[in-house]
Order: sequence, then structure tokens, then C-alpha cells
Amino acid sequence: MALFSVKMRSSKGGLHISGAERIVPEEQLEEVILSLFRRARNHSKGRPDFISLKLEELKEEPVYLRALPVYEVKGGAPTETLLEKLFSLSEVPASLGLRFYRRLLEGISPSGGVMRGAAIVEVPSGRRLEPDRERGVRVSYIDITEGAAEELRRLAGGKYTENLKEALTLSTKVLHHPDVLSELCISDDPDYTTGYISVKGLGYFRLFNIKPAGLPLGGRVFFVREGVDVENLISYLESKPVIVSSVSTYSAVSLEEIEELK
Ligand code: WAQ
Ligand code: MG
Repeated sequence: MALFSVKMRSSKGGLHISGAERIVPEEQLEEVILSLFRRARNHSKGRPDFISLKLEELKEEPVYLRALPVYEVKGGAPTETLLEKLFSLSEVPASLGLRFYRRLLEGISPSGGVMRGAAIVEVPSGRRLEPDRERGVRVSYIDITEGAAEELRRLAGGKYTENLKEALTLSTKVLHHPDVLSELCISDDPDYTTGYISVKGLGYFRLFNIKPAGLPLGGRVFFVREGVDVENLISYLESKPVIVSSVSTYSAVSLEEIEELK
């Protein structure tokens, strides 16, 4: 059966309110359009005066992936200490990783705010590779099956959020590219203080206090290998359909246990 990409975005007075996307079989289109429409109309940021719903038949078979293993990092140590440890298990030098962590908290876009998409950073030079530094690169054509989402909900228990589901789906696609070494993410929602770092070969690490509450800044950084074919990478991120169809594991780890993962 034909698969469709369905995308929703909404705004009010020209300001972005929400966005979401799905990849679904034709027979589910009506149901999914209605649920995205409801999502657009009932957002905590207010009622939009503009809603875009875009439907498009996929021209390409999606890739089905298993989600990255999820770890929640047990508290105690300062965020920078945890990030330093996690970067040191990746191929990204910790000093470079921390430099971009601080930059996200200061407002990484040239105008000092948030980017709509992600920055792409070459390792180890720190050179920025995305063509538009104000906008960044937007990952798209992603979804997770109902079965995988259900299992994630069960595994994460009280720590489950819709943000986790969507971020794990996005990061699973991003880390699947052979030249992406790590991803760092901080929400731009002032009240959502859980962020993550994904490390190639290890998984997705949730950090519960990655930023101070109330800060309306954040963003994403994709750390990539030197010599990466940037056009190929961007085309994969922006347009290859990816569906997460199963999950791996969910566990809590301490700083000491992280060292044993490698
Ligand atoms: N592609 C690339 N970058 C994006 C995309 C996208 N599709 N969507 C958002 N970004 C960038 C953009 O710079 C945003 O400012 C930034 O990421 C944060 O986006 O385990 O809610 O939607 O509980 O605010 C992490 C979940 C939630 C952690 C992240 O991100 C967890 C979140 P937000
Ligand atoms: Mg947000």
C-alpha cells in the first residue's frame, strides 16, 4: 500500500507555534490528518491563525530502524562533567563538545537566538558545514510505529514524554548516517530542561538538567567526521524516509556505569 508523508505546522501572527509529521499508509490518512489538526488547534502556546497540512505520497521506500538504546543519566554530577565523560566516549573531543554546549545556551544563531534546524560541526576542526547558519538543517520524513512507541512508553514508565519519543526517532535517523559521530540536543522550550547526547555505537543519553529552567534557548548540533560528503548527508537528513519500528533498551546509569559501557 502507498505510504504518505503528512506534515503539519501552525503559527500565529507569523510566529511558529507547533509542527509535527507522520508517515502513514493511505488508509490511515483521514485519522492522522484529524489528529494533527487537533494538535495544531490545542497548543499551550495558543490558537494558531495559520495551519498548513501537507500530504505527499512517498516516492521512496522508507528505511526501518531499531531505536538507539536509551540511558537516563543518574543525577549528582554537574551537567558539564557528565557531558565531558560522554563526549570522551565518543570520537568528539570533549573540549569541542563543551564549546558547542555553551554556545547553544548562549543562543547559537548569528542573531543570538535559536536556529530552526541543526548545526553541523566537523570533528575535530569545529568548522560549521551547514550552508545556512541562521536556519540550520531540518531533519524530516521520520516516524515511529505505534508498536514501538507503546514499548517505549512501557520501558520508560514515569519518565516517558512525547518529546522523548520524537527526539529518539529523530536521533535514531541522524546517528544511522555513517559519518555522524554524535548529536547534542537542548530543547528551546523554557520549561523542558531534559536534553540528550547520542553517541555512535553507544546510544541516547538523557540528561535531566541540561539547562536552567526558564531559558528560551536551545538547539541541536550534529558532530560529523572530517571528509563527510555534506550534500549527501543533508539530502539524507532532509529527505530519506525513516521509520523507527522497534526499540532497544531503557536503563538508568551512573557516571561510573557509563565508563563501563564502552
Ligand atoms: N531537525 C533539526 N533540528 C531541529 C528539528 C529538526 N526536525 N526540530 C528542532 N530542531 C532544533 C532546533 O534548533 C530547535 O531549537 C532545537 O532543535 C530544539 O527543538 O529524552 O523538544 O523541538 O526527554 O525544542 C529532547 C527530549 C526534546 C529529551 C527536544 O526539541 C528527552 C525538543 P525542540
Ligand atoms: Mg521546542
